[in-house]
Parts: sequence; C-alpha cells; structure tokens
Amino acid sequence: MALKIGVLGYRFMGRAHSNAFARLPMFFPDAPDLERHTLVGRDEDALADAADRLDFATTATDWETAIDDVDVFYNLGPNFVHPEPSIAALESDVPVFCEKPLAPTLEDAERMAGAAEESDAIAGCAFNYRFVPAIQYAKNLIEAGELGAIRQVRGKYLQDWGVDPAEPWSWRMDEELAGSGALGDLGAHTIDLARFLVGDRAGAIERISGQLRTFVDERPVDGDGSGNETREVTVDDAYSAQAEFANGAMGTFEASRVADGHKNDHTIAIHGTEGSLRFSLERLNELELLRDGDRGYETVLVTDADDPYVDHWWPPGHVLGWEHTFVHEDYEFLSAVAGDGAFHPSFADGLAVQRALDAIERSDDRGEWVAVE
Ligand code: SOE
Repeated sequence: MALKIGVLGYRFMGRAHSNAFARLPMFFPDAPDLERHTLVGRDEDALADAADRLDFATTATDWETAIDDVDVFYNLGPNFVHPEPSIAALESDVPVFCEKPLAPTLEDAERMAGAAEESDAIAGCAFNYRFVPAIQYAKNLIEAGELGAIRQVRGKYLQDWGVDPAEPWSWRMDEELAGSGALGDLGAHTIDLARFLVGDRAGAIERISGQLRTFVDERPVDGDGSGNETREVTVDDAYSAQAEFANGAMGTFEASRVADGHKNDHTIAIHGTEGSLRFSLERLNELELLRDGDRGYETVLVTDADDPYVDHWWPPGHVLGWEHTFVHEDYEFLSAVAGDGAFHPSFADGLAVQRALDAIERSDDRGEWVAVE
C-alpha cells in the first residue's frame, strides 16, 4: 500500500521535494511506494496549477484536512507555519518532515520537539546538506579518526540576493514570520552541519558570542517597483559568531544574504590534530583533504560507486547536483517511516540548532558570550 503524502507548500521547497518523490521509484527501488496525495495551499487557482504540475491527486486549503487523509505530512511552508500543523500531525501520530529552521523561535522549537517526543510517529528536519555524498564521506573520515582530535570548525554561508535594496520585502525579512534572517535561514544549515560532522568528537556547542546586522532596513512591498510603499526589515541580513565546543574546539560561523558575488556559497572547513578538510557547496562533488604529513590539500572527487548514495545514480565522474540531496533525505526519511526506524536530523536535532541560534541572538543583545541553553 503506497504511503499517501500530504505537502504544505508548493513553491521552492514544494518543487524540490516533489521532484525527489518522483525520482525515488526510478533510482531507489527499495524506497517505499509513494502517492503524492494532498497538496495544501491558500490560493486555490495557484494550488490547482501546482497540483497538476507536481502531480498530486488532490488539494486542500486547510492543513487539518490533509493531516486526516495522509500517512506522512511534509511541512514546507514559511517558518511561521512550521509549529501548529506539525504539532497537530504529531498529536495524531502522523509522521512529519519539516523544512528548516525548525521554528521561528526557541519556544516554538521546544513545543515541536516536545510533540515529537510524545508522538508514536517520527519527525525529521530538512537539513538537506547532511545528505551530500561528500559530506557523508567527510563524516566517515572524521569518525574513523582521520583528522584526529577536532580543534577548529569554520562555516560560512554566503548569498547575495539581498544586496539590491530594490529586492522586494518578503516573509524572510520579518521577525514575526521568520524569526531571524540569514541567521536562521542560512546559519541553521551550517550549525547543523557542524553538529553532524564533529558533534560526536567535539561535543556540543557550549558557549557562543555573536553579532547580527541589518544593512537594508526597509524594502519595497511590490515586486515591480511601481509603488513607493516600503516595509521595515526586522531581521538580520548577516550574522557572525564565535563558538566553543565541549572539547574546547573553536567554531567560527557566519552567513550573509548581502555578500555580493556569492550565490549559494556554503563552505565548511575542519582542522584536527591529524589533518584538515574543506567542502564547498558550489563544488559539492568534491572534498578537499589534508592528512598528517601531506604537503597540501588533495581534491577527492566523491563520485565512486562505493561513495555514499552514488551507486543509485551514475558512473564515476558523472556528477550530482543540489537537488539530489533532497532525494537522499526523502529516501532516508520515508524509509524510516515505512520501516518504523529512526531518522536524523530529528526534531531534537532541529531544537539543538535552534538553541544555538537563540544564543547568538542573546549574545548580540547583551554584547557578551552566553551559554547555549
Ligand atoms: C535561502 O536563499 C535558501 O533558499 C535557503 O532557505 C535554503 O535552505 C538553502 O538551501 C538555499 O538558500
């Protein structure tokens, strides 16, 4: 019996995950049978068009209906829509996959993680960059001790879509709707990646010192620039933070949506007692490695058949792309649902990220180091 999937949200993330659902039967034959069942949205005309394009059986303008009719609920809406539908689904023991960051605020994230703990269903948070083959390859190297003890982690996520002050206002620019700006939208990815890669060896992030900055504090409301109406931007365009891990390792994190010339430039570098590694999303099939005694970094092309996920796709060197990370994460989550297994990143992982985001905001308010609580 196919898993009936309900999806809230049909734009960017709706397309990324619907594309992944369509790929699974072709490339992951052991994935559970799926039915793109209910697509949820508010605008009935746009919703009907999206349901047709994304091949959903039906639509609903209220998520309560969808939750009653499906086996799995994907919450791909804006941050402010993450808590209530996800909590309601989990209270009905319907598995939930929610886009990142888990929530706009730490309080909401705690409510969501609490609902996941109480539920008989599993819940996942869509930190898709964990599912890049090169990142999983890096994780395996670190866990095998190839870098030795972890000393430094350096993560950056730079974009430039906010550089132009004529970029229209959107929910991502509002504290009530998004919670934060580049911090939660981009920083959440990097902090989760750091937790995934070094959390087992460096421990949790314990202390943080951070700053947030809004460079463009109001933006035009309409997209065509015809009117003069503007709306205040109440979140950060950029953040930076210093972090201390339980083992004493140093973390340096930053993100920006106004870093002119950087499109989707997510990088992470890790330095240990036995070597270093570097990853860049804009070259996501590669991992740069330096191990003890090497004269310099070597570039590993992570596209061999025995590299993570690659055997599902193409021969060596036939590189993968950004969208494949969604196929991998949806394969793992839906397999966990079908097999009553566990899935990471869970809502508990999403909450751990939210605690770090909250600490960065508290540190910025106080102008001092704060504990991650
Ligand atoms: C922001 O521009 C964004 O779309 C994030 O919201 C996504 O999580 C990231 O994967 C790409 O950039």
